[in-house]
Amino acid sequence: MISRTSYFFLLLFICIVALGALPAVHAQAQQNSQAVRLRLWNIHPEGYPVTVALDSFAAEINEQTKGRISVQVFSNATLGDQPKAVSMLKSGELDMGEFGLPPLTEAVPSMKAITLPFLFKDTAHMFRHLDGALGARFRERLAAAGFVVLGWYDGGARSFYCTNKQLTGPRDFKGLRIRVQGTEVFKEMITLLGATPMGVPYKEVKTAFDEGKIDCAENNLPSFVSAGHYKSARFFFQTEHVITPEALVISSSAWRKLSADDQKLFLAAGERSAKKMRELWVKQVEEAKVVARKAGVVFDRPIEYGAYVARMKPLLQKYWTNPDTKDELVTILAN
Ligand code: GTR
Repeated sequence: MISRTSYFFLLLFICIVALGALPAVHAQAQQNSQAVRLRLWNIHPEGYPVTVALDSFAAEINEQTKGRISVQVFSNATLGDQPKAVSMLKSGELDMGEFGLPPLTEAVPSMKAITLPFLFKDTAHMFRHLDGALGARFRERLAAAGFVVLGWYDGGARSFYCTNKQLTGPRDFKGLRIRVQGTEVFKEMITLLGATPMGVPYKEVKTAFDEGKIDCAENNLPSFVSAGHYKSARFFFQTEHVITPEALVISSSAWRKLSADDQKLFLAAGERSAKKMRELWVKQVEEAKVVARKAGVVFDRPIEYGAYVARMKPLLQKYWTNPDTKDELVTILAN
């Protein structure tokens, strides 16, 4: 039983403690109100090279700024698919994202040049350009369109895979329903192969296979495995028809809110995360192949590429004569 006096002293004690804690609470509130929280969208699951690199980017920013800026990574498309993420980035609901080329080429049409089939010899050829003058030109144009690039990631070499059709040559594509990313270049490429392009969101491709809505799709090996496509599509045809980059970007409006020093920090951390991602990617491609082979996926390669390139002629000519893409193509083909 507490006496009135002890009760009084207890109350007094509580008040003193609470008053003493006030400045700390206030300081905390002030700190929180100044803290910048950035939301980063990612389509890939845990463990995927992109996800690992983004997590290390976020950790570096949080650590270097001692929590003054925190980057929260939302992986596995939990905030929605790629088009939704782009509109959220524009409206300010989202600050950052790791995007494949479709939304970027929409914003900067000259970038369509680098999505053309059979353009880059290999990944080294692609990064030589993206890490050089061409990449700098794209960065400038993307920034003007609302996307500040912090690092070029590897989007891999894309190949075709089908459920019931073992592809061996260009004629085999006739009549197939092939899922592609919804860009003009990709759709035209499929049509020129005599197939029908199907615009299915990435996260719905596996179901589309299982429900018989598509016959084939095309993607890189790590996505083929991580998205579970290899469980439905047993025939993998290694055309490597498009070698593509991706990008870690921050919206221009979020970028402008950062101090010059923080911008430097973001660029350096972005570059480091891209380097990490590219290294992890090489390993992941090999590992994905092992997983797919073990699961019974059959791998084939085209015997020669001339017949494919010949089919792509109208597409290549179109962009070759387009003033938006001509300079980019000249630069790439000359080097
Ligand atoms: C993945 C890529 C994604 C997305 C996806 C797709 O390889 O990383 O950004 O473009 O392919 O095919 O939609």
